[in-house]
Amino acid sequence: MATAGKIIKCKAAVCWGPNKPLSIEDVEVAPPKEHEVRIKIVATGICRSDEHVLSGSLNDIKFPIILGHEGAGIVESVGSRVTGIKPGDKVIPLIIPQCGKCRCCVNPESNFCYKNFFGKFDGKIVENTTRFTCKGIGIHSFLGTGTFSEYTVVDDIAVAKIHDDAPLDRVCLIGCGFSTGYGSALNTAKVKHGSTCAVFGLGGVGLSVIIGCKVAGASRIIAVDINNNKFAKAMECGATECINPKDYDRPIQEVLAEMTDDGVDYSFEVIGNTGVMESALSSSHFGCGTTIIVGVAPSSAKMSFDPLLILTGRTLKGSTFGGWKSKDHIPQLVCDYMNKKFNLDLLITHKLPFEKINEGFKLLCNGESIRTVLTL
Ligand code: PAD
Ligand code: ZN
Ligand code: ZN
Repeated sequence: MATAGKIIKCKAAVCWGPNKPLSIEDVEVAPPKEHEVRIKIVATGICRSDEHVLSGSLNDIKFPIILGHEGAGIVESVGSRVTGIKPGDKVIPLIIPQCGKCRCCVNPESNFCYKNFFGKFDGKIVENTTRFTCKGIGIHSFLGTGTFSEYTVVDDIAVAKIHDDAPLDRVCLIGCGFSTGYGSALNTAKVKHGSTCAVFGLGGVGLSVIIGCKVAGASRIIAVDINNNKFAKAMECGATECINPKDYDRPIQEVLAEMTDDGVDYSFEVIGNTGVMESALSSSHFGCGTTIIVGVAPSSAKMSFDPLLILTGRTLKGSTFGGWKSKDHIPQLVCDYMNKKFNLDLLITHKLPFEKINEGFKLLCNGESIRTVLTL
């Protein structure tokens, strides 16, 4: 391509600091170095985790930063020593890389990688520098993906080539929200046929947990949210019943215990609220229940619970990116979507041009949207 090897000037939504609207700026995107890939982003979803940065609930975020980690695009150029990916390929940037060599990558039970960006949040890619510049200032890249930009640069271990016919304005959700929820049911909980499940939080990720529980053959999927407007969509995704904790004057775990003969087999917290995490744990069956934490709690939050809850047979686990080994599994998930194994279109409630990104965040914060997909 004519732009290969050159700096690209393009538009990006820069987050100059917490609690400020994103600002669409002209940025410069450096060419990819060794083992890096520059991507033209075509579509990107807005995930609650981006909003956690905007609202200042995560520590150690380096500003200014370009958020966005649920994107899909087309490779513009590749740096030296990149194999298996070429200009023109459709790709999804990965929030967890897969180097293939580290202790996590070689363990089939883990989907982490020592080169991961989670919990590090320094906004740098592997070479420890940034590729974005605005007004002469280096701009960080959230989770190493920075998809709220017309062009971004990612590490070659943090990008998956997907099917040539994949619709980018939908499979972008496979970059985070959909895969996270769906995989936490299938890979982390390993939901069994005929089991009972409770899903706390019915945003894009929680609804994807429901889709996963349904694919796994759960017989009851109880959807829990404080916003009744989320219930119709939850039923469409596969919930068998919906409850609102505000409708009861006793703890929701007691309500669930009554509904399910002493507790569900699997419960999922998909909000990021430590109080709800405790409720989810208490909602699972004392002898054999499993609780999965998917929601990202504010950095300072602590969870507290009676260890007897675990001692008596419950299991508590967490799930990042649904347990998928990113580079290996994402191309297959895209094919599964194209073969209609699941319908992630249900999650997309709004489509907006990139310039309206702040409106997209408002829709998320008001509880009006599930996923807004921005097209660039
Ligand atoms: P969202 O904000 O669209 O959905 C959250 C839902 O929770 C909304 O429907 C709320 O009404 C509901 N809710 C809020 N408070 C309560 C409460 N006290 N009781 C019941 N329901 C409540 O978010 P999302 O679906 O995009 O993301 C959900 C969480 O998952 C969020 O914390 C995000 O950061 C995290 C996440 N984790 C990963 C991962 O890999 N673990 C990936 C992506 C997102
Ligand atoms: Zn996300
Ligand atoms: Zn690794």
